[in-house]
Amino acid sequence: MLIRHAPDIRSSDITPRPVYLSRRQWMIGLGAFALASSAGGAGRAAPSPFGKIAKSAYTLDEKTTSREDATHYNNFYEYGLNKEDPARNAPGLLKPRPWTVSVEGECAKPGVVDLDDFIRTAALEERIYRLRCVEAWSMVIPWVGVPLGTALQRFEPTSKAKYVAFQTLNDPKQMPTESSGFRWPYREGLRMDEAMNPLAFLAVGLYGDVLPAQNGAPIRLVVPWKYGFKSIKSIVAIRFVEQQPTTLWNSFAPEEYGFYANVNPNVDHPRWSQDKERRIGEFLRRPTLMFNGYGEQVAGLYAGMDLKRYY
Ligand SMILES: Nc1nc2c(c(=O)[nH]1)N[C@H]1C(S)=C(S)[C@@H](COP(=O)(O)O)O[C@H]1N2
Ligand SMILES: [Mo]
Repeated sequence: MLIRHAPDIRSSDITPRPVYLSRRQWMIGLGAFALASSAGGAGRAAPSPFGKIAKSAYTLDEKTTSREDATHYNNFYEYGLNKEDPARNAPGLLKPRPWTVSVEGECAKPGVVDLDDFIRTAALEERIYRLRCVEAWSMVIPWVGVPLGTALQRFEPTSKAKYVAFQTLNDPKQMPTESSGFRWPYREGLRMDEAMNPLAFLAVGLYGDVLPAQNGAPIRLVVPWKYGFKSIKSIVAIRFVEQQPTTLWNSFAPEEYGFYANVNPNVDHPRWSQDKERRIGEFLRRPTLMFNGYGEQVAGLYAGMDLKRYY
C-alpha cells in the first residue's frame, strides 16, 4: 500500500496555517502563473502561487505524469470531444475569476459563496493521486486543494442529505457545449458518506500552480477511487439531496456509466475490458487495481453491496 497514513505524519507537518489565499494573493498567484506560462515554463521551476502547501496524509509515492500530458490530454466535452480540444479551447473562453459556488438543498446554512471563502475552511494540501479514466488510460497527478468533506461541513447538511449533487458552469459564452446528445450542464453526484470520505478532494491547482482551464478551473472534484468522469470540473453548484441525483454520463448511457463508477478490474465496460490500463507516458499496459488502489480507505463504504449490480 503506497498511501501514507495519518500516523506516519508528524503533527508538525500538519500544523494549521493560514489556509486560504486572500484575493490579493490570488492576484499575485495568477500573475506569477501567467508569467511562468508565458516564459515557457519547462525547465525552470515556477514559484508556487499558493505559498507553502501542507503535506497531505493521503498522498501517493508514485512517479507523476508529465505536466505537459496532464494539461494537454484532457476530457472536457464542453470544449470538444478530442483530447487536445480542451487545452486549445478552454483557456480563451473560461473565466475562472470571479467565481462563486452555490450550496443548496438539505442543509441548515445554504449560501452562495465566493471561491476564496469556500476553500478557506481547510489548509491547502498537495495530494498525488491516480486518475483512472473509464476509457482505460490513467495518470498520476499532484493536485492542490482541500478535502471535500471539510468544505461541505460548514453548510451543516441535515439528516435528509443522503447524496451530494454537483453541477458544472452552464454558460454558453464560456462553454460552447456543442456536442449534441448530452444533457448539459455536466452533472455528477456522490453518496453522502462517499463525499465525507477523507480521500474525496476539491482541487484548485495542480503541479503547484493554479488549475488550468482545461483541467476544470477554478475548482473541480477529484474522487480517486472512481472513474474519472465522476471528477466533475468547474463546479458552480452543490446541492444536498435525499434521492440519488441524475448525472450526465449515467443519463446518457446507464448500462455503460453507472452512478457508483468505482474503478473495478472485475466489471468490464460493455464495450471493453477494464482489467488493464494505459498509464500515459508508459509503453506497457498495467493491471487496473480494485478501487484504483484505494481499497484500504474506501472498501468499507460498499460492504455488503453487489459491485457488479451497483457498478
Ligand atoms: N464538466 C466536465 N467535467 C469532467 C469531464 C467533462 O467532460 N466535463 N470529463 C471527465 C472525465 S471523463 C475525466 S477522465 C476527467 C479528466 O480530467 P483531466 O482532463 O483533468 O485529466 O474529468 C472529468 N470531469
Ligand atoms: Mo474519463
